[in-house]
Amino acid sequence: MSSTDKAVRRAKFEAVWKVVKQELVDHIKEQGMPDDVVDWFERNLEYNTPGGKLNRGMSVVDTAEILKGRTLTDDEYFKAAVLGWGVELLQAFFLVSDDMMDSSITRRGQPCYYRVPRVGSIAINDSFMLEAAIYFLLKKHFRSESYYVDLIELFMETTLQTEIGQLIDLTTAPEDSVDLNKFSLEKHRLIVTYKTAYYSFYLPVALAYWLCGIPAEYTLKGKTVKPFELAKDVLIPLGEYFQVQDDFLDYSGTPEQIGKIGTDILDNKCSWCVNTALARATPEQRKILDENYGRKDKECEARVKALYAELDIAGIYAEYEENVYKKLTGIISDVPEGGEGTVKREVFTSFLSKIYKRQK
Ligand code: GPP
Ligand code: MG
Ligand code: MG
Ligand code: MG
Repeated sequence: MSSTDKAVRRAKFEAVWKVVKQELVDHIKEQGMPDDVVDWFERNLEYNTPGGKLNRGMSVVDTAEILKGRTLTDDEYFKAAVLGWGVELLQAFFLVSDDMMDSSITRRGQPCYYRVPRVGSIAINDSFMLEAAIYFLLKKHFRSESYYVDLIELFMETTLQTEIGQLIDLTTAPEDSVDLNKFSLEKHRLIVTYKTAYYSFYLPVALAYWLCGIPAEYTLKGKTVKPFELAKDVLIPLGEYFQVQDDFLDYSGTPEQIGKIGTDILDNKCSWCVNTALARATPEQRKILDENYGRKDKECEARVKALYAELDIAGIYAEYEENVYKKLTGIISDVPEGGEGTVKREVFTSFLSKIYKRQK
């Protein structure tokens, strides 16, 4: 896709944000809330929801288009985009609270929301309001659809999965006691599957399935196909790859490039980088990690980064990326394809091509 095509698609998706944001703001106004409260809610929505890459939200629209095999009607587009903004609101809810839990400094090239003057811990309530906005929009636009309850269930179940992932992420990284023996690549896989893969990859596709009426199962060439299971089989490993990229960029990316300042080493996180380093460290190098990882100290962080360079974590990452790309291409090529109303491989290849070798 050319960069102008991309810009046009993004602008069309953003136009729906204007509509749904106004619906949310009007809802508060209609209840006679004071102007400063209405303005606060609007700023919360605007500061935290639309400024990212929008990959997750736009994936709902893209997936619906691939499944339909044609351009969406205006009504279909609007509905897909509302669900897409639901995913972006969920992401906003997670990021506002994650940045508080991770003591992060910047996000999307601006101060983390809780660090904006006068916001502070009000950000906790604001994150809840971002979440509640999802269910307001679902009710407003999908209340009369047969799959309304399925959408609610999907958002709620995905939220719980993500919160479980966040819990393992946080309890594996206590602030006051560093014990690298608690880390492993298996533990890392568990964390990232739950904290990232379900909401970032499975959720947008499953939403598009409901919207397009993809059945729970169908028969193709004498075999039973379960589209939701199939989507998990592909998208969970793809989501794992995405979070490995996030972990690597936390170490290697510049703030200008990734829009945020990495905190994983300071925060004692069970990141792909430290697990990879642990697997290759000599006893001397292990000692450096034990003494400097998770120390909330810039010099300790620099020592860990120097060790990552010595161990060529960047080279190992490049190798990992080639291998995982091949593996995922293989999994996708095994997806059985049928006609109208069935799953298509392009749903998954479009995700893979969006994230392969990403730099931000
Ligand atoms: C990514 O972790 C995962 C999330 C943002 C989900 C948070 C879930 C909650 C229930 C709050 P991360 O901390 O590596 O992301 P980032 O690098 O963007 O801060
Ligand atoms: Mg974080
Ligand atoms: Mg986090
Ligand atoms: Mg991260």
